[in-house]
Amino acid sequence: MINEKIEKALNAQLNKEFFSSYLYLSMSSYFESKNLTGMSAWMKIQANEEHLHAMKFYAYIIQKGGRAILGAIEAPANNWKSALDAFEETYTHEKFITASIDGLVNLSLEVKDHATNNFLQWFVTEQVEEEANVTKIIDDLKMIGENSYGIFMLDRELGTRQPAPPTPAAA
Ligand code: OFO
Repeated sequence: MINEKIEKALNAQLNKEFFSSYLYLSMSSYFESKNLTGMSAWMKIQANEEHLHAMKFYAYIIQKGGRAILGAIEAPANNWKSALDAFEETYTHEKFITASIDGLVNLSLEVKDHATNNFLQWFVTEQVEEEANVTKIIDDLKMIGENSYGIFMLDRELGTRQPAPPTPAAA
């Protein structure tokens, strides 16, 4: 049986992960409209990964005997001032997600739910990687500034991103 508070909090996280996917797909569409096809592809992979994150929560809630509740997904922004602006929003959003995962970990400790604590550790690690990846891109974009050749090269590089191999928990 799943703890009621945990079930509610996991469902809230499920919604946030779907929103993340929606936000990054919106950024993918924005980059496509700017002819930055590499950044668009990078964001599409990110959106797919967020969908997998949501499905991990969905599967876990059910596995624990709870009920996965699908609420309304907030509409994301659809326009940004620049590539840097979009990636800075990505970083801000990922920090928000990290804080949210940390809150869930704290709750799992508070109610002594060790299985959920263990489940969440994958996300703790994942957030470190996601924040680091986006920080690197922001640093590159700041260094490049308005240099169109630099943007062109970074766009090419980001277009080489490959989807992460599936993990068992995402099945
Ligand atoms: Fe962007 O990460 Fe999900 O959790």
